[in-house]
Amino acid sequence: MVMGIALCGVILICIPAVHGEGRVIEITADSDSRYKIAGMRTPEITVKAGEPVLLRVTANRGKSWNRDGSIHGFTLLRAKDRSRVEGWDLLFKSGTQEFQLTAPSEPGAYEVVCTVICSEDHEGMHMKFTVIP
Ligand SMILES: [Cu+2]
Repeated sequence: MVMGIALCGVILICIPAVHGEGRVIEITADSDSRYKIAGMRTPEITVKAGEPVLLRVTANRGKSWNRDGSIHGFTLLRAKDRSRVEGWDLLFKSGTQEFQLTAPSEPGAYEVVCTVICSEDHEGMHMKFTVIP
């Protein structure tokens, strides 16, 4: 009996690793041109260097959007020089979508910025992103 429980524990832990899904981060890219994370007054993402991340995004359309139907963007910049991080330049359509990503390998301060002119408040659509060792 005890052994059976222990086995279950191992299996549960192994499933995400097998699928490479990693930690799930849920954000809302909202109609008021703000990123939101449940339970956080100021949204902020912290990940471990190189860890797999499944980003689940729910996007709600603001006052304006791109011709291709993208309503918000999400680009990761290095805070020190505002350079873009490869693989982290995303565009969102209305609704919920998922992105399988890998956290940057370099620990440090980053920033997420929106790349779609989603309203007159678009410039305020950003959030802190930290990579820990
Ligand atoms: Cu925006």
